[in-house]
Amino acid sequence: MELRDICKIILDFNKIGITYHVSPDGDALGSVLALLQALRKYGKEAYVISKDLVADNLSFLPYTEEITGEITSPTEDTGVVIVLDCGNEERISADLENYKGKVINIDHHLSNDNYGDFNYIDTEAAATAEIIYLLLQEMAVKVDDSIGKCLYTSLVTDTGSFRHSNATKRTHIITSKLVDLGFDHSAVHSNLFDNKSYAKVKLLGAVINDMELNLNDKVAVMMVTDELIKKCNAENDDSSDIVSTGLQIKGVEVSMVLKESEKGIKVSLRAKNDVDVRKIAEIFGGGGHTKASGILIKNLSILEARDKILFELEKELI
Ligand SMILES: [Mn+2]
Repeated sequence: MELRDICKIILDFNKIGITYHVSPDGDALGSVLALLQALRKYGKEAYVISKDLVADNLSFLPYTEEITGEITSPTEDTGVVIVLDCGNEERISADLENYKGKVINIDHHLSNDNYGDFNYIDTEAAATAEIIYLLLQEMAVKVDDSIGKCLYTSLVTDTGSFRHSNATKRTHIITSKLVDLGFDHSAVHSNLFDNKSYAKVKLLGAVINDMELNLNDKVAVMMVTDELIKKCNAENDDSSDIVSTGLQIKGVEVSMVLKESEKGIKVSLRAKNDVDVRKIAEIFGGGGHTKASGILIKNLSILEARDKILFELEKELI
């Protein structure tokens, strides 16, 4: 299915719900807020469905005040729900059980399982926002400053500030067009990254302090335990961004962060060169990209989860 077909389908509806994956990151949120604004410019009755609240470091984005956690399922007369940046149905931040309308799935994850009535998956896109930018071109919506800031935030988030290999020529061309709109792009970086609490930085320090290297020093392992969070007086928020620290070490090929949570052990995996961490994630029911993936492991302790993943990684590193 071409993007122009997706565009036509969307514009057939008047009331449109937009949602993303649970624990929305910068790409998920930026993409949703950009599309929200574009659809409203088109005169559509668009709104965000979200079981999640907005993370502190993303609350600078326009229209985040509309995401209150109160609209968790499609409201009456919604014709279509657009799900952005979400690889599988279980991870959608909306209750769709009783919803009878259409679902459009727009994403860039290789592991996407095409759960929509209409699916548009472009795995070449560095971020879902890259697809949204192209969709807005199809819609002939003028990308303004405010939309641009959202899309830029998405691109920064999913490319590791343009340093990952997923940032292609197309990504950079789109970025240059966004920067040209005039919003303060440097401030986006500050909002995203220079916004941590003292307690969180102390927690990151403690986690790094306990970091271990495994499999001939090729795999960095970090563990965020409830005990450590308590000791540092940190909030139990997302600390997966620390995973990149492991890759900073010379000779390390894979970095892994394991975190205790109510639902199970959350695992973030990052690869430097050739190891396909998506493959590893899929063994445990997770997913993502070849160089960045995630898993939720239930019914295992943090150490058991670590050992199981290392066992699978060992086969890949030979
Ligand atoms: Mn993404």
